[in-house]
Amino acid sequence: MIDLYYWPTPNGWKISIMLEECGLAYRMIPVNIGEGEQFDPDFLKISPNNRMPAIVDHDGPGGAPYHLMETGAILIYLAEKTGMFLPKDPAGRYRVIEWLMWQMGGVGPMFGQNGHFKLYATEDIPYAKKRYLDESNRLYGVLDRRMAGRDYVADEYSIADMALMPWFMLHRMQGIVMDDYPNVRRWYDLVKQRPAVRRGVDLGRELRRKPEDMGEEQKKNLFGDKQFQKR
Ligand SMILES: N[C@@H](CCC(=O)N[C@@H](CS)C(=O)NCC(=O)O)C(=O)O
Repeated sequence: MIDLYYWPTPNGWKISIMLEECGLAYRMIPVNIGEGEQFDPDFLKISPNNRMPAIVDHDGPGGAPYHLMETGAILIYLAEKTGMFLPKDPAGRYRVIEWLMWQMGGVGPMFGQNGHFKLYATEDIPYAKKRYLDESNRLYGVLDRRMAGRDYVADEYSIADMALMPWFMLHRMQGIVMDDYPNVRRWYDLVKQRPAVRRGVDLGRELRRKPEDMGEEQKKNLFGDKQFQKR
């Protein structure tokens, strides 16, 4: 059994999708990041960076419980545990890891900042808005060129697609015109219709809040003093 510490956001969906794709038994433990539950000392023991998602695998290496944070690490761990969605041959394997790292180091942080300055920032900063929107569009262009003539980011459907797809779901909110990137659109529509992807994205749907419904206390927890207290 795997405990999934989770809130319905793109980073959370990466792991709910993978767990659904693999058919692993798991239970979802909500971490309400707007209410500050990510700072709970017990949660910090398994996720010291105060970010979700995180997992505890009660049947980890050597049969002992094992905790893990960071979605890239979790996806590789689950792929190796199940032997699914990460090829074993080195050429195929590192192609998947290459695009997974591109998601972790580029798409996630840049789309995240784009959303922050567009939807959540407490002051209007046109330079930051433009910088991250431009950078997000550049990354859409990189993926569009990669996807020309192919169905998946690597040779087969893999953890790289699962890491990327949730971030592209927010294209409208992020001010991106996906139809300007027809290869991205085709890939996105293909991955989105997978039953396990739908189930993964539906997990905890009722908990999700719109940016405009976020109150001052929630903003403080996510972007304000609460983040930067010495712990
Ligand atoms: N690099 C991390 C990013 C995770 C992340 O940013 N999670 C956000 C929600 S999408 C979070 O937990 N935020 C809580 C906070 O900022 O305190 C990963 O891939 O796991």
